[in-house]
Amino acid sequence: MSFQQRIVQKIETVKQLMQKDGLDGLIITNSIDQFYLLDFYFYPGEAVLLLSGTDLLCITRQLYVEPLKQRFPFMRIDGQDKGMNAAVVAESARMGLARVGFDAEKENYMAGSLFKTAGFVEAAGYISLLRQVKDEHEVAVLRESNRIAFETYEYVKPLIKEGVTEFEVAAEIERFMRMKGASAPSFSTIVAFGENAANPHHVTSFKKLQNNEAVLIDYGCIYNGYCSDITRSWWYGDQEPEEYTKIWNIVDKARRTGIATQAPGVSAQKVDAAARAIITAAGYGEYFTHRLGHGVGLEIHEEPNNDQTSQAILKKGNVLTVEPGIYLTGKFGVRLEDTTVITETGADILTRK
Ligand SMILES: [Mn+2]
Repeated sequence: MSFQQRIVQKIETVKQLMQKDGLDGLIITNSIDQFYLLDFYFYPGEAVLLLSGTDLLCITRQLYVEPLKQRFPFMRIDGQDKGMNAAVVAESARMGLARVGFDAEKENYMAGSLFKTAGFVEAAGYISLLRQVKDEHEVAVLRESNRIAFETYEYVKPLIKEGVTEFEVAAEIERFMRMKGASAPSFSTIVAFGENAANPHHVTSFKKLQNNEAVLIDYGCIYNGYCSDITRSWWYGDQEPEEYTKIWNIVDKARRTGIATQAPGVSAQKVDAAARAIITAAGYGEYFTHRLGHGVGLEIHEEPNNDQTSQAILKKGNVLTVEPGIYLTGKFGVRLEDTTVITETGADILTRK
């Protein structure tokens, strides 16, 4: 399917959802939702889209007008350098749109108030919903994004030696991903040595690796808009404590169990429970202090989540992480994370070659 065809198809799908709810207009202000729809990245707050039954209007800064004209011949483009929200309110009145929806979860208070005052209605998060199920094109991009992350692990592991700082390793990871075509890291790269690995969200520091310490790296990249996420943990040195080996194996078993439990029709809650049961049965339940995993796509954290309170039933095309961990404060920690895609029959690991 061509670029144009994919975009037209997505727009049609959103229109169908609007129709069901009796909306004749929909405002899209969130830059990630805009990217989903158009495969075009506006910086946050630099564009407002108004989708109606008959056309697609883009109110945006002047600087985007020329590039947009060439790429989207079917879109009406209005260059404005101020008051885009007020402009969209005026335009929907001019067009005579009776029922215009906006995604209340994506608006700040000021914009939401303006839209409410204009008589717009809070609509379901149509694009959030669509974004949960990745199509073939999106899965292919996510596969490449995660393949780069995995290749980066293979590249960087031999460079992690005594004396290197966490910052140096983080820089090397990010540099390598950039060389492979990533636009940015998908979040701030975590490199943790020694007891820093016992903090699930350790902030990378100047700590130097010593012989016989734990190593944990957690990072990912943004490739063609889509995020990857991977965590690897290992022991540096030849005197690996028995307890480290033990918890590494428990976490690995939990990871494999979580991935094997994932399938269409299975609740995300059950996936979390299955992996957590392994860690609890081994006596480390209280040291696994976070959810099993989260959805990944255009954002590093999005629905659906593999967690204990999730209401989600997994569907083919969901992309989620499975990342159990055990954290022993003052000693070390282990987390092993793969990003996976739900297939027809189960789940596929994306963080691989
Ligand atoms: Mn993650």
